[in-house]
Amino acid sequence: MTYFSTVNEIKFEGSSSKNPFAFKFYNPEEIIGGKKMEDVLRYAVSYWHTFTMDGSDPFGAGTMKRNWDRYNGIDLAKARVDASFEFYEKLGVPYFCFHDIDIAPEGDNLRETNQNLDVIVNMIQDYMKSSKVKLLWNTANNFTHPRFVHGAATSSSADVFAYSAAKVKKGLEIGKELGAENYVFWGGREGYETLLNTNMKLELDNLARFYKMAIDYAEEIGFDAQFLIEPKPKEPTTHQYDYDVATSHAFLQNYGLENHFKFNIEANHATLAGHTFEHELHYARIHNMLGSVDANQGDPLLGWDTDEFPTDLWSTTLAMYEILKNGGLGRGGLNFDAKVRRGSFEQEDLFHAHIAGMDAFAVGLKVAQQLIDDKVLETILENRYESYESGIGLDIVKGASDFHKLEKHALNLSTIEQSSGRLEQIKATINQYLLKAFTKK
Ligand code: XUL
Ligand code: CO
Repeated sequence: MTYFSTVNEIKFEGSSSKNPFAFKFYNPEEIIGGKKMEDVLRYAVSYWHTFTMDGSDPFGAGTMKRNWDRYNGIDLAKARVDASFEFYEKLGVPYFCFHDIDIAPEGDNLRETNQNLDVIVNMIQDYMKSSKVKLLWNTANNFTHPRFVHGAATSSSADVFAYSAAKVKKGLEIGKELGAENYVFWGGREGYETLLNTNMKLELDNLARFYKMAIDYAEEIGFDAQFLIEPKPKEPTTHQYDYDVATSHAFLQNYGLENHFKFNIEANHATLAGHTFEHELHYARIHNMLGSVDANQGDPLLGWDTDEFPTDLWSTTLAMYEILKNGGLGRGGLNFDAKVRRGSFEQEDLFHAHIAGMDAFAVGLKVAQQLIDDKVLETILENRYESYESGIGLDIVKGASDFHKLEKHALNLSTIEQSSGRLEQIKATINQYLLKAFTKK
């Protein structure tokens, strides 16, 4: 059975191609900075947005036309697996990601749910035997079902805490079976609406206890995936505990968990937190905590998580700059946690959307590598912080200074030299690199 019969394998045709089913910039084999593009970008398809969700929103029903929707229950889940592998192969992506309930329907109880999962996981495993496609990460959806109304590991109910743990336990087992590179924790409803009914201290302690038990269980079964926390500041709860990278890093440090995790950074979550995407990547990178990326973009005119496919080349360039400075993403990748708009309801739109995202990050990679090769931003930083290279500045950096010394230095200053930050010139230079990358000399 073929689900995408009108689409063939997507190939690279170059920037002048008019074929909507071709890459214009993503050339998997092309060497950038000594590495194949495909090895740096490590793209992944999100199962939920691509094969499970139907385009419904709070004001309207689903709009997506999917030819696997003629099935129901476990048959629908199986049809989605068939469609998904056809999609990965035709698109040429190396990875996919899923939540437990994306791939298999929930049963009437946990036992039944786990049995459904086993059927589908076996089917995925069979596909993976003959396919090069791998699992970037899996995760537990501990937020959709009404039992998670007050959260999961931070629920006021100990039964819900236990249920959530059982789901993550199963997720770790599945991750091991399918050879997942990472395991993700996004704190779906781990947060609160009001302090009037919330014991924040107990909830935070419980979250740390939960993580500790997950670490122990992964170790027990020999599942060596990288654990990732995905910060998000709000939505669905008002105050999400994993607000942003800095907050989540402090949480991990408070509980002595920081060596067991890295971060999965999502562009739209960064902007919801009032940061740029590159801020979150940078903060994680300088603390050696950058693990993986949920590649999407938000709508600057809307205040929620719109999960659009990334097309903003400025943003992909600055993101790829951080990723390259990080030495790549290691076991992580670029997962398109992005959905086609409700109006883009045809199956072919799934290809157009992924091609757009893959091309946008390929451009970002090329431009970022050129910026690095020419030491554009490095030179700017070197010059700007030059005063810490010698004299009193070097003393400060080396820890060879104190308030007495600094006061003496300040009292002897007759003038303070400052230089311009040159922001407009720097932005113009980046524009120049963006345009230059694809202009034939
Ligand atoms: C929600 C979100 C999730 C996580 C995985 O905003 O990004 O899909 O990526 O649970
Ligand atoms: Co995400």
